[in-house]
Amino acid sequence: MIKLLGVAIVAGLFFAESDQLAIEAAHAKLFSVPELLFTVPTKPTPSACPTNIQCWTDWFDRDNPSGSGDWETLRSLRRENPGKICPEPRDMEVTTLSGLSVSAAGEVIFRNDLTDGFVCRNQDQADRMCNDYRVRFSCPPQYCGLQGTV
Ligand SMILES: [Ca+2]
Ligand SMILES: [Ca+2]
Repeated sequence: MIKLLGVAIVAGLFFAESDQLAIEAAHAKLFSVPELLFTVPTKPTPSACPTNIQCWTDWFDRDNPSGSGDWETLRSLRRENPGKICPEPRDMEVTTLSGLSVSAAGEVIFRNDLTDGFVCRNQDQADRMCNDYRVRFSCPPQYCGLQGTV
């Protein structure tokens, strides 16, 4: 009788313990699944930034036309604004400081491309100096200025 009781107690303890384990396992399952769901989206590293998204940098105006012309070359702009212009700009926009487009300003332009940047030489104009121009570039978001939304 005492022996049976002992077995019963041991069995009872065993079942109680395995119940407890089962409950803990169930809890672990309940709480771990939503946790997994929430932790899946990880922060993208800077190098993983999508390069298909482009926006405009700040405007750059490094020169005045009072010398030989208005020289907004990419080489000089990069040198004077380190890290502000992406290695491979998708596009370049040029306006006069008053906001006129290059064609509206109607001047003979020496350079206007993504390799050299922009140059207006006074010697190419018939009867005047060049306007003062500014340029900006289409780059990935980390290069974009405050007014850079396209
Ligand atoms: Ca200027
Ligand atoms: Ca300028």
